[in-house]
Amino acid sequence: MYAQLVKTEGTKSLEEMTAEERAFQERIDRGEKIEPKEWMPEGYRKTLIRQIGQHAHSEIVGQLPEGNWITRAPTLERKAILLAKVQDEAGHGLYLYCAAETLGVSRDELMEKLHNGTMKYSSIFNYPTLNWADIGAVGWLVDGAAIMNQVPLQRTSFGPYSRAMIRICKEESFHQRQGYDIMMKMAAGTPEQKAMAQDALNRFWYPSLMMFGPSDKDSVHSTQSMAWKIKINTNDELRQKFVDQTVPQAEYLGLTIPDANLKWNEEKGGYDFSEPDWSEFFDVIAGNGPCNKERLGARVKAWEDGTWFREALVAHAEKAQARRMASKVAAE
Ligand code: BYC
Repeated sequence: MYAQLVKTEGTKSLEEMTAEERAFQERIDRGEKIEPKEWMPEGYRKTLIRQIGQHAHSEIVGQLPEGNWITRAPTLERKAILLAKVQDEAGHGLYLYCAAETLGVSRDELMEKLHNGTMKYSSIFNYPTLNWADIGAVGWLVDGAAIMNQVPLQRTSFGPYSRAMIRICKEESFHQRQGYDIMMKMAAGTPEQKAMAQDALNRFWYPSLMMFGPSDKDSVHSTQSMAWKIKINTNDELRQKFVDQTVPQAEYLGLTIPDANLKWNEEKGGYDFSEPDWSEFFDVIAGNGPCNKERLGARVKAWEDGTWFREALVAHAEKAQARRMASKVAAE
């Protein structure tokens, strides 16, 4: 089984809904935002916790493949830029954990589920970054795919998620441009540098297409999530938009998308392209990708290494509270 059994109310018709559910659906249909303290169906709350939590985990785990290159960036300027980008990802994770917490789940619970493998993070971060051109490809393609997915999420129906997305998207555009800038330098460099850029594109192309999730026929959550405007587009719609946007960017770089079937289709006004290898995708999200163990191991170690610090903060807060209580009693 590759998807969580989040029990939703199903995609009921308005007639099948209770009065409360109908009023909720009508608010969604009118484009109103839902705020944390308002009534919501349990399935809506759980679906949001799943999606926002997994999104937050992706931002945090997503620091690892790039963090790996901060000490090896080719210039001081590239190092400063990459450092800032990786810090931004930490910030995105934090806004998103806060948004999830407004739904009544604690950050500790979300962490535990990440660490015990019951919550996912984006498949893309289970691929290795082997050289500097990969950092260009990650910024260009991975952040490019992320923006394609996240721009519509600015209009998602849950207020805190939608507001977090507005800020995140601004930062993601800078990330995508820094990646494309690296690719421009490499593609216009020596034949060896251009070959590295091509190789990075070859390895990251299909994993980037997988970021949008399984094809619509295999997407178990899309129908209900779209009815609730938790998702605005289907996985295939966004994947198509990403391909259409990225092909001209590859042409400008003088690089070749590794797909012999890539062809402009005048009738649909978009490119025809090969699907990724879906068996590889399902294998990666089941925990068997090239770097799953390393990524999760790094997160679990960071969590364990931080135990003393979290405990010290709690002990300090308890002592400060006891001191405040003692001085209050003394003053009475
Ligand atoms: N990887 O019914 P479906 C970033 C799972 S971070 C892993 O279509 P849904 C960045 C899916 O969770 C970008 N799992 O699901 C950070 C579900 O399993 P569960 C992260 C995937 O939720 C640092 C099952 O497959 N972006 O940009 O309707 C540096 C069935 O799929 C994936 C977000 O998280 C995947 N690729 O649609 C640089 C965006 N795809 O949960 C960059 C928010 C599917 O039942 N999330 N699965 O166990 C979404 O928009 C949606 O959750 C998805 C999937 C489109 C990803």
